[in-house]
Amino acid sequence: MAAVAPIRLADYTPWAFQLPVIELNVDVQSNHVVVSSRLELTPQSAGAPLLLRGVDLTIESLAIDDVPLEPSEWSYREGLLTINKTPAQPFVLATRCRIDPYNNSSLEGLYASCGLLSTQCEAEGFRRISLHPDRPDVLSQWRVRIEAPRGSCPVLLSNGNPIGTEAVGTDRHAVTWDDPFPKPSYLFALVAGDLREIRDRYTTSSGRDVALRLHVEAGDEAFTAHAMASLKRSMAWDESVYNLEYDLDEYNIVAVRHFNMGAMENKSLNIFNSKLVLADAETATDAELERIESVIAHEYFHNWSGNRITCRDWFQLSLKEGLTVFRDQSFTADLHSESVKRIEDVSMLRNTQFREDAGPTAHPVKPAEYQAIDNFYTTTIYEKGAELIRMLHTLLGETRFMRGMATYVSRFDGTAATTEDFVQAIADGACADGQPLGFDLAKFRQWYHQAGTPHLEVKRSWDDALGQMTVQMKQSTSATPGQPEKQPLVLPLAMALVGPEGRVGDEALVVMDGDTMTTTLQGQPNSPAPALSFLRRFSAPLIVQMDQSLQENLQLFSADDDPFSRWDAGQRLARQVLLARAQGGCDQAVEAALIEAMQQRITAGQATDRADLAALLSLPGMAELEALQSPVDPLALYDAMRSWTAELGRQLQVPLRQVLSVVRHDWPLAWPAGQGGRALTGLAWRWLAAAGDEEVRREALQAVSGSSMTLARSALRALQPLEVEERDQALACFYDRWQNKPVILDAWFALEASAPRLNGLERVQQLLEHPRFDPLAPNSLRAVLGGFTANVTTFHAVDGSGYRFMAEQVAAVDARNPITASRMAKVFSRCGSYGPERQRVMREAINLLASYPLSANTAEVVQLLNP
Ligand code: B3K
Ligand code: ZN
Repeated sequence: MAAVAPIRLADYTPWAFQLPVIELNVDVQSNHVVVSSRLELTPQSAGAPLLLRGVDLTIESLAIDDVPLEPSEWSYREGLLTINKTPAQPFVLATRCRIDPYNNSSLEGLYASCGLLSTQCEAEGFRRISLHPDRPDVLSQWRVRIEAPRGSCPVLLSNGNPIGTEAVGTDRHAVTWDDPFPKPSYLFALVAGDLREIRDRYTTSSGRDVALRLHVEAGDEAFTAHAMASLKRSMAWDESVYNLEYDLDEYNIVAVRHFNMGAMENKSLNIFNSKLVLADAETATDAELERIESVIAHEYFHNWSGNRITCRDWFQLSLKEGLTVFRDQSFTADLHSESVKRIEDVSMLRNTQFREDAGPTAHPVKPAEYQAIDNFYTTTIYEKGAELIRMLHTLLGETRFMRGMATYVSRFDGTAATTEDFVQAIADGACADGQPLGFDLAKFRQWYHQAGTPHLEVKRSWDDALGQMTVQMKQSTSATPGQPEKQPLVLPLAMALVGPEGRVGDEALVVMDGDTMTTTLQGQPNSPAPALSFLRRFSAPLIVQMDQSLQENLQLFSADDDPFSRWDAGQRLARQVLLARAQGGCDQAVEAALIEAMQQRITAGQATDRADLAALLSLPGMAELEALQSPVDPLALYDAMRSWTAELGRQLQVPLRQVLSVVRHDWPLAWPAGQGGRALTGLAWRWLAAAGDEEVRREALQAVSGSSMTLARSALRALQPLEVEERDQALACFYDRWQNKPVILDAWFALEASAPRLNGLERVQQLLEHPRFDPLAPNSLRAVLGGFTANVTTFHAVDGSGYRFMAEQVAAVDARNPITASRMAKVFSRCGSYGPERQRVMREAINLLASYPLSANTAEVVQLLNP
């Protein structure tokens, strides 16, 4: 594998030119596209050569101020166009290049997907469309003319407002778009194809009338109401919470089948993976509906956090992504349940980001270097980045934080900023009230630069006479690749005392910024020691190490007034149970006590919120358990999970059946109503089915052909781990019903690929050759190969056959689509945590992968796995 020179943050220099205006003409032909550009350039220093990026372009002509350039005046090598001599005064460079979107399987730049031409330019895809500096700090006003055959491409879209349409000859037409807001090339978008439009309107708080246009394939129109309603809710929320309004006359969303990720926030022309647009209660689960709502919101919120204020360079990626995730999390919390959302987000953080932070691909929220920027669209940049913003919010409180946000927006609107700019603006805005900041800003900034999850060791003692708890804390962060030494970080720690009847005294927010700290909490004198409710709402992204007794955890589980901490106490007990089972033992006292506590919550919980109860009872994820086991034994953990699920079903049979009889009334309610009841149904089905309950198996099988996708998929999830007839009937029934809907059929592919079967690997091979499997669709690849890697018994087969198979598949995908492949390669990042034999066979698979000619993206990941 060729080593690629890393790009370093320390090497940042502004571009040597300004590019205030770009005109683009895109001429769509049946077997190629010709892109002509007119770049208005202003040199910033005399004599600098003009360097432009271009990948897979055939340059047809170049001219400066209308004078064609001779071949001797330029060179084009390894993706770089160099023009050594340029005028000292502002000038116009005209370029004309030919590209082939019809054979572009990378899904970057301009590509064809099911007859539709669409773009994906973030991070560095524009260089596959036209010659350009293609860096986020070069902002221009764009005018784009698209010309195409009227028959195959009746719809022609780009950013901004349409300013003209023309007929060209008899069978072609052209549309010109103008975007008044300066933007970098990664926010450019273009769509040309035959799409159906669904239109709506939104009036902003200042009275701007915005046309909302959703574009989908013919036949999909009926599945767009949820996306449209979500967009309107997002627009209203950003106005009322952040005082940020939409700024153009139209907002377009296009659904595309082949897409490398979820969606893209191109200015006024969002392009979405069709699975994140097309949905209703019959075709999508409650969780998918909520996710669609949140991704629509996320892309919409980028209009300010990302587009109006963009990133100076890609090291600042979390400036827009962390902030926008924080904003979409707050949106979902406001619209639905704050506590359930927090629990879901923390669970996801622990199972994905903590794992990344503890492995070979660990990197800071603001990395210092990279080889392929596409590899850095990670859960660290996104979710840990959002946690940093959340800590600022916690430290400052809503009013001061929002004043900081307003300062950030007014200071940097229309520019490309850095995370330092952001943090400083938040601090300056917060302190406009004349009060001190309240924490050490320089130390807080360290969060951006330091990889790894901090560990916090907590010890406490109770003074009976004074009624005081003394809490001693010590923070440390383990070394991560390239960062042996770590600094202490600023930690906002929300804590309180909890007695058998609930919270005693107020919650305290303790700010720690040294290696150690001691604090005291006031409780009731002469009473038994209360439990310590620590890191309430998960006020900082940490791993807490504290010896808590069974009694304390039970007290928190049943009496804590913070729903997150209640859940967290239950999670600690469940992890204890599962780890003991995975070691071949059984922690009987903990099991019995936890089951009794759960029983009480189920019985009491019927009167309270059902979504809260379903979240409270949820089981920890595999990744969390793996983090606590050394060496990791995935098969033992999987067996522990199965046996505990069955035990829960047996022990809680009576209350679970009672739950089922009550929550049945929630089944037909339209989302978001009824979702708590449906979540409890899924949980009860899973546990009871695992315990061998035949009636539940029959009920679940029926739900697969019912009118609620949530129930159908819950049923499949309950039946899928069981080697029973109903499982195969249910899967076949689901397939028959949805075989013509690719978005939905992917769920079937994933379930089939992850079902434990004796011939698991063979089944996965069949799926990859299935006539409905689309090897060019990242969704389908993720369904089958992602499902396969979640198939513990097959993927982790002791002979290494699963690992080898995956290595071959990643190499095959890499030849077509490096972005998707390099993500998949990260499945091997746990290698170092297994026992010697498993490590050996996994390392062989990594070496097998490394033996293929890999893309720069996948090569970088493999290099990190194999240092
Ligand atoms: N900004 C895009 C992600 C682009 C990924 C490029 N490989 C979606 C989002 O975060 O909103
Ligand atoms: Zn984003």
